[in-house]
Amino acid sequence: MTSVPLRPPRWALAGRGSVVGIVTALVSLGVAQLVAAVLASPIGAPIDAVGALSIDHSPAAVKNFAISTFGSSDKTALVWGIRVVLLILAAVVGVLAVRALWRGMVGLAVLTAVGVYAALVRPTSTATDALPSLVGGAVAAAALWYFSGLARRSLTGAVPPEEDRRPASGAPPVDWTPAPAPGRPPADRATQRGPSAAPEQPAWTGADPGPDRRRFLVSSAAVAAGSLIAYVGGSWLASRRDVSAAAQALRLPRASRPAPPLPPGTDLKIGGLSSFVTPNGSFYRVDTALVVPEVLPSQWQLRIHGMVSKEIVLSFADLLKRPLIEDYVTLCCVSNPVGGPYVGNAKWLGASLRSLLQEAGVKAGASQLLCTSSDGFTSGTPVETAMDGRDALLAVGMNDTPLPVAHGFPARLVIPGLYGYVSACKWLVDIEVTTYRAARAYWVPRGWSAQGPVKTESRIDVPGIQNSVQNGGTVPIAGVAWAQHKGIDAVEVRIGGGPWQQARLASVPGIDSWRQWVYDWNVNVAPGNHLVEARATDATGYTQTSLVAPPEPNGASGYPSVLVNVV
Ligand SMILES: Nc1nc2c(c(=O)[nH]1)N[C@H]1C(S)=C(S)[C@@H](COP(=O)(O)O)O[C@H]1N2
Ligand SMILES: [Mo]
Repeated sequence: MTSVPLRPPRWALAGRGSVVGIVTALVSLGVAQLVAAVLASPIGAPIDAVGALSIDHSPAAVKNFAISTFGSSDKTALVWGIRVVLLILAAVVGVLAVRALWRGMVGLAVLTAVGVYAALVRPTSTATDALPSLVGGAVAAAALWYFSGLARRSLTGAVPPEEDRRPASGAPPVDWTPAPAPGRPPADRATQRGPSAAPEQPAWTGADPGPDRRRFLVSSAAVAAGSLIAYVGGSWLASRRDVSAAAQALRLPRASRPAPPLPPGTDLKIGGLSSFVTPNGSFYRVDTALVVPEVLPSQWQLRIHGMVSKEIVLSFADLLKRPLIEDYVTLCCVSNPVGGPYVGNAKWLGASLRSLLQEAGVKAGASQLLCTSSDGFTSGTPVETAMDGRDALLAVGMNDTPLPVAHGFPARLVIPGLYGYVSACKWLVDIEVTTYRAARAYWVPRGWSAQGPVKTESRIDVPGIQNSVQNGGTVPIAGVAWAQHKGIDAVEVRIGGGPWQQARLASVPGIDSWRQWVYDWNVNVAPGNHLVEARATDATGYTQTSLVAPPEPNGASGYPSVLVNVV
């Protein structure tokens, strides 16, 4: 060997190495996203697969924290978290690669393997779902090789070929490592054995080693920018090819049993009060799906099997041929805290689940319908509730449109009186008639009750927490109350712990939806904060409990309240 390489300090290596790693990661993600888009992979790009995997394996407490902290943005937060962690790991891989290419390659292989694993363990995975990670990994290897070499040359102007840095025989290969900082012992004694550790080391001057430095900076910036474009483009391609087009094109048949027209006075039309029908665009969304499942009606199939006398397989066309029922049903989430937003009311259109189950012939002893979504999520519905004659719907329509993709297109369940996690499986593809003993649905091993009847609840919408009210005037205290499939018979309001006062109830089309209420408060109190509370009584005579319970394991309870500032 003739040229003795200069030895840059650690910080310079770490800097270049991080850039190498991050550029490598961007190239790999961009390419993987494009491959995923071209394959129309339902699993999505590697980050989506890793996200889905981490959702399924994170403890229930973490998920609850994410839902309560980030609300509907919990998935965006997760994806950004994964991106940040990945870039940090990639920077480490880059630093390793600049020091010794093979170490970087090992790191890269580990990251690629994680992506492949995550893509292959989804319930609906096929072998091709590994392709985005594999192709991304292969391109990353090339990028890592190229950029780490360039980074080395850009720091030193020259670097000995790999063979020159290996000892003659037997001994392990010697890394190309930075020189120890002045006055500090070498970090790694192995470096002292190789030819590159020649005693007369010229000091690293930090001088521009020439065109290599510029080439490194320019090409890494260009490749990073190109990769970002590929990434964004790939995401766009994937969404364009999205089923929302199919949803828009779909014309639903008319209901054979339409909902009666809304009686006058269902909507009290008070500013700030939730409208009786929640528009699709503002209907809450809760699910474990990172990438919204894209199920084309033409590919959709529902299989009903298990403890039945006759297995049924239903196509979407078969489903639309069945008599369709329309009903206003309020759906609420077991995770909703008292006063919380995870509740909404819609006019659903769907086939009777009961009549389908009757055709299949549910066998004696069956207690649970294990309902599975195309993404593997499961909910466990009591057979008894599904069969008792209420409008348990295999729904295809929501507020006069096909189901929005995020709300389960093309078909989901809606059953009045049960929390969503045990009744409202979206993107439904399979119903296994079984028992609660034999199978546990998604949320049950995660600490939630196997059965989840809705608790009679109310919510105060106005005055909002920010509002203050004038003394002497009359202000509406208004909200909604729900006890699905029982009906709301009364709502009472009390102020400052005083006597309970009857609120006026809005009209309702049936007992499956929430009910608006209002109490006209003649404000005549001392200025300052006053606690306003409400409680609902359902048609069975039961008044919602004052007992405060958290959402877990079977739904929050307690009186909703707001602190009203009287001025
Ligand atoms: N496939 C699938 N269906 C699902 C869920 C899910 O995570 N995946 N979550 C359930 C829960 S917890 C609720 S509260 C409702 C919410 O329905 P929405 O998002 O249409 O409001 O969907 C239910 N159906
Ligand atoms: Mo839920």
